[in-house]
Amino acid sequence: MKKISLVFIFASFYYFVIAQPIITRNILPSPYQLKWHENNFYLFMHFGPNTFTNKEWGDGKEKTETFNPSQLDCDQWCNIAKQAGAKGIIITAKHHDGFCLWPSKYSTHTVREAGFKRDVLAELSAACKKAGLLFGVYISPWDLNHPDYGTPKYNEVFGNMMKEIFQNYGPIWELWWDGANGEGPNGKKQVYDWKSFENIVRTYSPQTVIFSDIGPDIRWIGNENGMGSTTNWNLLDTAGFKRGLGAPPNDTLQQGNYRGASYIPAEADVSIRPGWFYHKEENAKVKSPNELMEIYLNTVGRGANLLLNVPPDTRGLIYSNDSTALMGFKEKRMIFDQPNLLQRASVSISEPDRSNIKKLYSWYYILKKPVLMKGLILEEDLKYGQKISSLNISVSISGENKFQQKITTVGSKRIILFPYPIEASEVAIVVLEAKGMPVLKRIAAF
Ligand code: FUL
Repeated sequence: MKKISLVFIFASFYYFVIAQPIITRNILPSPYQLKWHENNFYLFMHFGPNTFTNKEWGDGKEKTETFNPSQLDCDQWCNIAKQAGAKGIIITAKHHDGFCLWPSKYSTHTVREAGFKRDVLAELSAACKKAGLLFGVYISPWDLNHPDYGTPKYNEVFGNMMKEIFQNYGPIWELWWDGANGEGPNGKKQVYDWKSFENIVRTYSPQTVIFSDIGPDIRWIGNENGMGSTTNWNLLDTAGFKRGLGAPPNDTLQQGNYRGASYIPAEADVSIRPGWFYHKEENAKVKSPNELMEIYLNTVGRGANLLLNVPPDTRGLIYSNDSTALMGFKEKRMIFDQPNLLQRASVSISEPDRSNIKKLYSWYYILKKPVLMKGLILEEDLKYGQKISSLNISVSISGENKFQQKITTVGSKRIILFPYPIEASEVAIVVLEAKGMPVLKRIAAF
């Protein structure tokens, strides 16, 4: 008996203390992550030798002269981004071929050797500043050109490249680390010193948020189709996982972890075209405003950020089909910018109290006159952490229910599009389950 209970005590100790570290605290975002949530739609630009060789992945052996845009104009990119309502631009400063869009001292495969006497990174950084856009960089750790790749020396090279960028082209808003890690020019795979890379970012550019499969600040959403999950927690458990092949399963990346140990919200990267780089033959395959809107609802509308790739062409300009689609997309999103239809409604808020602790948190809006509603936008105030795990929405006219939907998470933004416009005079939002007191900073109808 004694033996059995000892075994039981040990087993419970192992289960609760060793195997399953239970996180009871709700992890909060950093001030930089909070700001990042607000800037939830921005552009990705894949630009480099692949643009000219018509490839998706260069091999690092391409002649530097192939990179030769005839009319490069970063102001054009920024004007289009601005008009499209994007908050910033993240550029492939270095893709897997190792070509640097800036004249790095630590490489011989750069714009300098290309004879293209311009520094693309400097021009884009300045254009973003001028346009009031955030500026971010994709720096591929994988490098198919660098002779030191596959040796510990390359970790220094990569660190020095980051320092160069932070010191000369900042402020860098977001840093994008791709998980791909193949063989370099010498056939060796690199063992990356991620910890030292991270230290460099924190030292030289503390305001930068770092993206990768597992953060530390922002996680990959687990697919490249612009598909967020209806349950999307901003927390993630990263213990035991790595970037690239050792990343958590894609559905975990999509949904996050309810009681995750770190605050690492999801970002969805997706291209406006089938490929990441510009290819002439894809000019007719640019996504339509309707398709982009669908992506927006499935990402931003589900609490993730949207990083939409719009690759410049061989002239160094955004092709007209892409910019037309972006403008159409912007027009569609204007539906969300209209005045809140619930603005004039009377609202009664209820919450549990001592006399009735079972009472739920709820918001009940009554309008004097019915209005036609197409949907709702809910936003949690994430500075208190993400809390809601189950919520019911009901929309009625004079007490008669017209629409009801139970959802799970809300997070930074949840957009509920009704199946058809509904004539309504009442909206009830009831939180069925939450980690503590839910704080909604926005409840709006459009
Ligand atoms: C991937 C890369 O291999 C693609 O070329 C592209 O840059 C995409 C955004 O990330 O892992």
